[in-house]
Amino acid sequence: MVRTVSLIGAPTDVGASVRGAGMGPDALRVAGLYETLTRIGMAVIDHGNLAGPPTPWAPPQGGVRHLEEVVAWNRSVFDRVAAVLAAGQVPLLMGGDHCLAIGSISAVARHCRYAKKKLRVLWLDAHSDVNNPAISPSGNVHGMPVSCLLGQGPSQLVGWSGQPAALAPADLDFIGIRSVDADEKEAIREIGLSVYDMRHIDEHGMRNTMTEALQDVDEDTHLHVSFDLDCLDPMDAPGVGTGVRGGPTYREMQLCMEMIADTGRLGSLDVVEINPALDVRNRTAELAVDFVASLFGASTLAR
Ligand code: NNH
Ligand code: MN
Ligand code: MN
Ligand code: MN
Repeated sequence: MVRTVSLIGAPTDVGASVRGAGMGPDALRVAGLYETLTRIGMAVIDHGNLAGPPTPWAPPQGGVRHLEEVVAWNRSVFDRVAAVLAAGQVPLLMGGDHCLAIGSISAVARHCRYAKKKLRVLWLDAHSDVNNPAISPSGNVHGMPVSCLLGQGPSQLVGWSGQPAALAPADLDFIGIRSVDADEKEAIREIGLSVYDMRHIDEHGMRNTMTEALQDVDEDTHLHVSFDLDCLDPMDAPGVGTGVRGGPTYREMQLCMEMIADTGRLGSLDVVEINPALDVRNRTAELAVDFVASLFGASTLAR
């Protein structure tokens, strides 16, 4: 059965500190996301872009910047992702910054509860995004989505899945992490989160890392990938607002995507944090398209 992928654009940088991630959806279109997915045999629908408020560029209030606008954007994302899942399609959220994963994954979590699926989330990122208003050094919500999904963010952003928390700590694995703020480290330890950081990937290799991360994925699993392009090395992916050197290589990331594809359980995807204003000839969006193709099963010898 041909699966239908629904592209959903959320053109906003409301949760970020650096302007420009709002241009991400069009950068992905220009890089040929629709055409590439079609070529590898998917049915694809581009829903165009969601609408939402402009980014005010105001200072944080109570430890959070732009809370009202973040809520509005995530509402739109939640509703559209929920509708796409209800139609039996695979939602591909084109960000936008990573705060949008709150709406996206909350909708996925609710869907999984009704569909009686086990939700597993792979968070591919240089950062762990588990800040909260009390500890965030920036107040930017793109550094807090994991906390919100675990039920520990600002109350307006928690509980959307219909449960106090969209995710339990064991539902989540981080891949590629190499930048964690001081208090965030504490939070990771307290919550007991599974972090495959760059040290782990260096020592064990991507193959062993992904074998371990995917070991309990079975036929009842819905796999969600939240792909922050700053997971990659800024040498390969310069178009991101908060790049951190020392990411996985191109080949390592390809293997990561191919191993996820091999499970056959990919059910939804976020592609976030591409910042065309900082990119070089749309290289980062093109790289993202490359990896997304691998996630959906394009491999060297695949037909
Ligand atoms: N940890 C920093 C913060 O909370 C940076 C977060 N930036 C990201 N996260 N791009 O993925 O502000
Ligand atoms: Mn992120
Ligand atoms: Mn990041
Ligand atoms: Mn786990």
